[in-house]
Amino acid sequence: MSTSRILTLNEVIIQKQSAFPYAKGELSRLLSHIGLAAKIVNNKVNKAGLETSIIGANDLVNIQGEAQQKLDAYADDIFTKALQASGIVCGIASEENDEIIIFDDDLSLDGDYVICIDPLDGSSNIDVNVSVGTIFSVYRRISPHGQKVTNEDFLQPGIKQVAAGYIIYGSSTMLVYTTGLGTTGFTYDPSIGEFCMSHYYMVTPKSGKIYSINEGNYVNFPQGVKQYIKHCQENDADTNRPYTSRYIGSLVADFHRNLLKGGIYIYPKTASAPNGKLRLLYECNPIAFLAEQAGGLATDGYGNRILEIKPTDIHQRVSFFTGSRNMVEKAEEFMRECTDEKSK
Ligand code: P6P
Repeated sequence: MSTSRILTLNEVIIQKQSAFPYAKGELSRLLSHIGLAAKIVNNKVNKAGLETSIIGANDLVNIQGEAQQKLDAYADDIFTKALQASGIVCGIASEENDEIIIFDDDLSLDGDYVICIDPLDGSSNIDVNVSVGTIFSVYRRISPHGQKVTNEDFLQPGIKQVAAGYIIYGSSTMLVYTTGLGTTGFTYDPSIGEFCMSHYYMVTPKSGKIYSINEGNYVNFPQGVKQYIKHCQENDADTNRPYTSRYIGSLVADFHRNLLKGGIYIYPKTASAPNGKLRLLYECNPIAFLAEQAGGLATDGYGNRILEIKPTDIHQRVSFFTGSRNMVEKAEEFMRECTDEKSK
């Protein structure tokens, strides 16, 4: 019987906040509000199969050109309300909204932080009971306090994030976050309604045997990606066991599994996604921050560290290679070789 005391999300945030450079308790409050919204969304997602009124699409199409799921809109509403209620967030860039959301009440106008969020990533999987997730990224505003935020507040490179995280609504619901002091995981205990610390300091294996990519796009992959997949499928010298292909179609679920077991997730440029499919601000940057804090890597496949890319649009897409350090480096090696050959 474990004698270690259960530590809740709020307790750990407060414990760690003293080490946080802007330790005014605001970030703790912000993460607590995110935790509250996560509990509310979790409750709805877990009942999706029972409440036919909330599954399926709502006849709207978001800026991505994707059918908006009813739960997408619900999650977007819940997180927006929770973040505005915190009184320390002055605006949001959300996958579900074409433009930034400006909080113009007096309290929020003086807020220190802006949030980039994908309220419910992988939501097309909800109706088939596959894990989905919320991904968030926190920056300090750069516009003057007391004024409305502008796009520039959100177009900061990922290295400027002060916090990032995801909630995975799966067989159990977890919240994983970082403030730059390592990656920490909390598992939701519905019997007490709290996120309880379950992974104090997550370190991803330097290498692994799992590669996650939608091979349905194979014919349009860059040659370097095709070579890397071939490398994974050939027998491995020391174990004579090829790698395992695991692709759920839900970034948070694929990333979370690879973070724990070791692996690589790749969404490269394809014919239908010439710049890549994943969005820099609210998918790639937060995941990249978490990956690096856990000892992993995140690049665009062309030698560019995701966190150093300067965004030009709030819905900008990039190609995305992330996970175990040795695997991302190997994939980059194949990409370089094939690009070099092409440039000869
Ligand atoms: P595809 C979900 O829409 C998402 O943004 C990620 O969560 C997921 O990894 C990817 O897109 C799936 O895209 O083209 O393979 O269906």
